[in-house]
Amino acid sequence: MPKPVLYHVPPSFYSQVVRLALAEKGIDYESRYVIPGPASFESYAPWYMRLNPGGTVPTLIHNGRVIPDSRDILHYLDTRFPMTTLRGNCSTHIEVDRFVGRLYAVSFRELSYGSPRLRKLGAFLNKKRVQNLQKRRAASPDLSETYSAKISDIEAFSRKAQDHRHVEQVRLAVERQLDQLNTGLACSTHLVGEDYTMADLVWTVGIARLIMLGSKPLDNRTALKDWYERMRLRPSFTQAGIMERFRPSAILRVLWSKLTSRNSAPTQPCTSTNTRNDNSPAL
Ligand SMILES: N[C@@H](CCC(=O)N[C@@H](CS)C(=O)NCC(=O)O)C(=O)O
Repeated sequence: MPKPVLYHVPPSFYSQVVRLALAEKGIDYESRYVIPGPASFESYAPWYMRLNPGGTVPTLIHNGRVIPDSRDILHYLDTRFPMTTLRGNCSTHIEVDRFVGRLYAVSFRELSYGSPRLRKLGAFLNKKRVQNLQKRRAASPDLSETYSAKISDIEAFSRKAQDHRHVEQVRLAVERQLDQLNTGLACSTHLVGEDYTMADLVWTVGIARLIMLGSKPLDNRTALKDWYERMRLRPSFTQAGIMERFRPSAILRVLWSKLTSRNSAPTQPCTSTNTRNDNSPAL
């Protein structure tokens, strides 16, 4: 089987989710960096928007199929590389998906850009994002609708991140989720039953991000703290580059790779895929 190609960057939250799945499943992949922010806003380049109309990382390409969403990628990897399962047995699938859904219901971008530390910078960056998208829309009329949709997405997100009351509600909802995780872990070694699943995987990245944002998700939550310590000790945590604090070296690595390579664009045409609703035959 050919190696999957992953477009990502080290600090990106959803890229970390996918890298952790790749590491847990022992899947070898080709790594390509695409910068989703200043100064290049490379993920808004037309070639990339054709792969991933949301202009976001990560995107996975495998056997000519394009999967432009981390949750779809998780399911794709678990189905197409079944050597170790990340959803347990069929009796746990629904429960695992429920925990994964709870993580994906949290808007980490609103929490990040709405945090007191980042609010001003976030608003500035989003302004730059919209300007960049407008320029690109003017230069690529065939992608006009795709760029317009992305502009609306960024404008709506930016408004929410500037709304203190909204961000506080998101934060409180996360606190409630953490309390529930802590309660469940008091009588179980993993979030769903006694085996490691996708639920543990996505929430590991979630907790790491909350730590990075300066909140204290593990304080007064003993069971959650013990569980997280165990997750951190798994080799995949380091292999996948899960970050609990911002690491300038990770950015330098990306910039260096950009300076020393010419292009990240794929060399073959691909078709877009939504694997969660995809009943097409195996690759
Ligand atoms: N639903 C997408 C969200 C991906 C996402 O928001 N990625 C961020 C980085 S963690 C990004 O690329 N943001 C740039 C932008 O939205 O312009 C997924 O799960 O893959």
